[in-house]
Amino acid sequence: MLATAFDYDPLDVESFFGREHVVFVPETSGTYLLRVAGAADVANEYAFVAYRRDDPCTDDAFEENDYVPWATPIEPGELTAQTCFYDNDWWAFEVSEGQTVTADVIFTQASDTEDLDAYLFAPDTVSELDASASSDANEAVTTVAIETGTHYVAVQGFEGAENAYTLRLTVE
Ligand SMILES: [Ca+2]
Ligand SMILES: [Ca+2]
Ligand SMILES: [Ca+2]
Repeated sequence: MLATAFDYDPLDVESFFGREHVVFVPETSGTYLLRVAGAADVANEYAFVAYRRDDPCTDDAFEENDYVPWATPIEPGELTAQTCFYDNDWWAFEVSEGQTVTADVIFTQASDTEDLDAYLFAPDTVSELDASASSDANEAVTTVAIETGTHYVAVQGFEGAENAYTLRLTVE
């Protein structure tokens, strides 16, 4: 299944595990059409959600890292990044068994629309080792690794929240 915004070069198109996503900035006001098409002789049901945002978000240069296979590789240290509307950031880093890993997500939150949360995942990419999902800043996840391998941190905007943040990764 393929979603296109007719006659527009989309800013962003993603296709992943049954999810299609298209973002575009219209040049003029008016009514726009979205076409959803299947391949030849293919029929399927789908759910459709459209959002209109008045103030486009400027994402960071680490994109695309919205899903774990596209996680951005990082080393211990600090970087600054940005979440945009329903656009999560995944980060990947190496950890040895017995090391303590801590990821601090530092940001300024004035409202729910800036609420970021953080999740730490094991090398299998699905076992959640820690979660930090408070309703105010900041968030931090930590664990003592029980295996050597690539670990992952996901930074997620709560219900599509957008915000800039500093990710500080410590492995020791
Ligand atoms: Ca981002
Ligand atoms: Ca992202
Ligand atoms: Ca939070």
